[in-house]
Amino acid sequence: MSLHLNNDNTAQLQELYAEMRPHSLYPLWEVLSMLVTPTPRSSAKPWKWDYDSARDYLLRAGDLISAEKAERRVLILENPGLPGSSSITTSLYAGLQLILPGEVAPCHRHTPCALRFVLEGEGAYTAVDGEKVIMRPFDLVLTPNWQWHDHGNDTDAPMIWLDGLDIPTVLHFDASFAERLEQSSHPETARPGDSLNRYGHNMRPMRGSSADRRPAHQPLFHYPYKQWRAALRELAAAAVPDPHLGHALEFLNPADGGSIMPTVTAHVRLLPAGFASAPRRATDGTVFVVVEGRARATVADQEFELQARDLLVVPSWQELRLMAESELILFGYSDRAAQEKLGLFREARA
Ligand code: GTQ
Repeated sequence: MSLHLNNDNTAQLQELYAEMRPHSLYPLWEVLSMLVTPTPRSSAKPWKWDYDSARDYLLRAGDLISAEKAERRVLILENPGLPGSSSITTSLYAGLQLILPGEVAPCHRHTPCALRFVLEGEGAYTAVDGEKVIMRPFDLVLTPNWQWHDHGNDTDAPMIWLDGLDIPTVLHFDASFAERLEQSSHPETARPGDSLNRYGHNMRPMRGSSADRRPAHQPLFHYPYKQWRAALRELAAAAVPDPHLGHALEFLNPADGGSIMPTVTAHVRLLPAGFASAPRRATDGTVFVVVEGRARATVADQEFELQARDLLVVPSWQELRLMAESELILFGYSDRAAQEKLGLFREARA
């Protein structure tokens, strides 16, 4: 009855809210439209990091703190729309890690999973469960959840790579665990390149054989630039580019043909010189690295000029258009793997 009277009971409602609040009760109708939105409304902002200026700050940090002391000497790429969160999208973390000649970043393991995408230097290593991966520019290296890893640089030049982790997702689930090994380096348990040999050629050691030594769900952790670049080149030579993506190849976990890690999907793409992608939006906020070429990216209503090694974040559901000024090669990672498992992933192609 009182519903139809339309009498102004604002004051009474405010009184009710004030009385409820100490009892941890809150009226849904005041917030419903912010909770259940018709389309995603990310607080994350589109942003570009210029590699050269980020690199200068990283090298200055290198003069002031050792990898050993820092545990990981990394500059976080924090989204300006998510201050204080150490996040580049609402679910993902990104950072630039520096290892100087002679340094070791000590061995640890944790429930967040990590990818490394090499930007500079050649010959330093990440060791995963005691097997070194010798890293070269634009290699993709994984550290799956709970696998021991240390990084070291026996070369005479600095090594810089992008770290991509699902830290915000793990924190969201309150599922973070981490341990340090007593020694700074894990004992070497396999020859460098062993896993790539055994699991990286569309083959695997016969199940149950002693050669089948890696965890069954996550056997491979090195995707060399040399291999993915050749695959992309061959694809581009033979196929018509997808109007929204250009030529795009996703990295796979050979154990199940799914994404590289349970929460993270990664891909590379090639846009021919002069190619302008049709507008596309997707629910997976994505971090991009420019591997080669120059481009103009338009994200919603913002424009960014991109060149080699620059980093760009495109938040969920913001429309992306790419205009390749020269042949453009991009690496990208997102939480699409997690969203697909949860039945959340959507895209819209204009
Ligand atoms: O190399 O293990 O950027 O644990 C952040 C957390 C890198 C790593 C990061 C980490 C690491």
